[in-house]
Amino acid sequence: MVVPSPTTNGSNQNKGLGVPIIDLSRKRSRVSELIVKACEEYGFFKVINHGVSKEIIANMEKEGLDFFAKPSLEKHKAGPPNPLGYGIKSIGFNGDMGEVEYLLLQTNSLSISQRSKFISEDPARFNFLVSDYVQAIRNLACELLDLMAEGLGVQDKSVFSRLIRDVDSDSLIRLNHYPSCEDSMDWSSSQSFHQNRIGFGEHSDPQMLTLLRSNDVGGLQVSMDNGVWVPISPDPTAFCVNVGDALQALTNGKFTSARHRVLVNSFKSRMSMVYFGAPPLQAWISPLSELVTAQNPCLYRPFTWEEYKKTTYSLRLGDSRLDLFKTQ
Ligand code: GA4
Repeated sequence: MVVPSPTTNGSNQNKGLGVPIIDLSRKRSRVSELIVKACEEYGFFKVINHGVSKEIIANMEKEGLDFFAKPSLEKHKAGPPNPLGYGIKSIGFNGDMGEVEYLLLQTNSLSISQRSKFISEDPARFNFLVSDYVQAIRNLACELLDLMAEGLGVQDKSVFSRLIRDVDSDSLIRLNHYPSCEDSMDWSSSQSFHQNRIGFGEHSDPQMLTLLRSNDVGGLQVSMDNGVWVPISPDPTAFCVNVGDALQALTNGKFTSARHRVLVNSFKSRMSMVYFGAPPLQAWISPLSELVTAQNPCLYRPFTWEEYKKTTYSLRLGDSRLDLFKTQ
């Protein structure tokens, strides 16, 4: 599918618009205020000075690049994605497609180690580096969730982070590789070189919180509530953070889960490493009582993460699945 370029659609509506960049080394109370504002207005922000070591990121990135550089036959040994493992072009189970290949892994060590022999020549090293990355990124995600709870003024400051710290948390790691235009020729794409092709179509993430780190190649865009797509400039030193559906439900709609997509329009290939922070399957998701008032009545009925996940996989990528859980 080809979409008009966000910068050449004849409108200058999106000029000057940018998503918040939050410096985590600033005063804690100010940071939590800025994060809450960003989650309410955009459901999306970038963090800098986040404390995840460059080495941990670089090691994880190298594992991903080495894997995607393998011959196709080798990569397919780590698939098909049902729903975890290696996949190419096909996303989910209901016909969604994109110009992307990916590796989807569950974040617990047992699950990583069962897969790693199909992914790397040195499975023990792969296990070690992925676990290191997962640990660092989970800590950052928990820190951000604690800052959100503080900024919202809820009493139990770890009410959100506890769900993804749980040993049974259903969190995922996803490596996405979007080929450059040149590579796409090998992928037998008949579309013209300079058109904007969909790498990953418009959607919101079902989980609580997503943390994405990419190389220096752009393509990620976030939808504003007026329908304008804002391109996110790539910054390999930052993490992009977005609110997922489960956090929208927990905050009774105060936070918005951000709709986003990725376009492939570059001569360089893009690789992103994405962490999706999710609760355990049996955990209940229901709006925090402190965020339910006479003015803001309860928007969503309680559901388990398992129930939500099942619904997610039964629908298309772009569907607004949280609407099915509304109280009215
Ligand atoms: C979007 C967020 C994560 O990448 C993901 C995706 C999952 C998949 O690629 O298998 C889904 C998609 C995501 C939402 C709707 C369903 C499920 C593809 C799809 C069509 C791993 C996730 O958890 O949900």
